Amino acid sequence: MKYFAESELIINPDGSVFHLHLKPEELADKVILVGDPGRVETVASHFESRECEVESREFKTITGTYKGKRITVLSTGIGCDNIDIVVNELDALANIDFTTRQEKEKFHQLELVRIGTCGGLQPYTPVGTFICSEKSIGFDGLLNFYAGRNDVCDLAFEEAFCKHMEWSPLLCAPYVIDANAELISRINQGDMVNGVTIAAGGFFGPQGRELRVPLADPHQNEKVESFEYNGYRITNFEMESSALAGLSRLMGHKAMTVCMVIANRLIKEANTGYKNTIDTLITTVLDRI
Ligand code: R1P
Ligand code: URA
Repeated sequence: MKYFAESELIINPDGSVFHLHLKPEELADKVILVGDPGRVETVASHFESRECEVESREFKTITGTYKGKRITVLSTGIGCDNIDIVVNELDALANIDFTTRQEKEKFHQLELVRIGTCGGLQPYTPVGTFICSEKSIGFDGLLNFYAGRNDVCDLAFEEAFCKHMEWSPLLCAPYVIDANAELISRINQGDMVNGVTIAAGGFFGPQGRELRVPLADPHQNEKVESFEYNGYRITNFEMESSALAGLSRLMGHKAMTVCMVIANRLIKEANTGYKNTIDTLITTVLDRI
């Protein structure tokens, strides 16, 4: 059985995992991930009971029950680097024995649903639309560090995308990964849009936003919006869905992302007063997870 040394899997003196500060018994099988730590309380406000609340850096966690289902809600902060930490530590909590530091004999599968915000890229994704990331294109490069990346990614899609974008060798290779299809069909019951999401390694340049510093490719977003492959078009930009879908697939967990559009990049429109609309998305996911 594989043994994980103290430097590789860091466990705090209280028995909790290094960054999340969660203990194995505090994690539910159904996990909702949000970017904003403030959104954790919005999700947990719908719980009928709470068994634990833990906070460390940007990672705030509450485990409780919703309509009898045990659910953990956890904030990841912004970006795929945090997803690397969160998904690895969640998997360790579920699948490594913290006493012996060995992998457990029986695999324990988690269901991970990210509820986020995003920028819409098509005329049919106006502000307020809920988009499920059926496929994610990772601009972040994270999955390229893991073995098995080529076994789980859509290599033909990647090739077509790089060709269309005239992808610069200065950028890390984009990876294309599917969310869990069963989870998508359960969460999207016809009232959301299934789409292709670019998970960017930044909010400004990597998403084609130009403030004072010009972009390396001023035509990036026009190319993103016009890309089509096997009937798929790119619907939205956010920053975590590819790392979440990719790592979860390599580990054997079910994962997906659903985001509410808060800015439409085509018609240059944004809405920052979205608290009520995202609460509708939260209760919908809580009912269906
Ligand atoms: C950027 O504003 C953040 O918002 C989106 C992006 O993915 C990024 O994390 O998601 P969240 O609203 O979940 O944070
Ligand atoms: N989150 C993003 O990453 N991009 C947007 O445009 C809006 C929310």
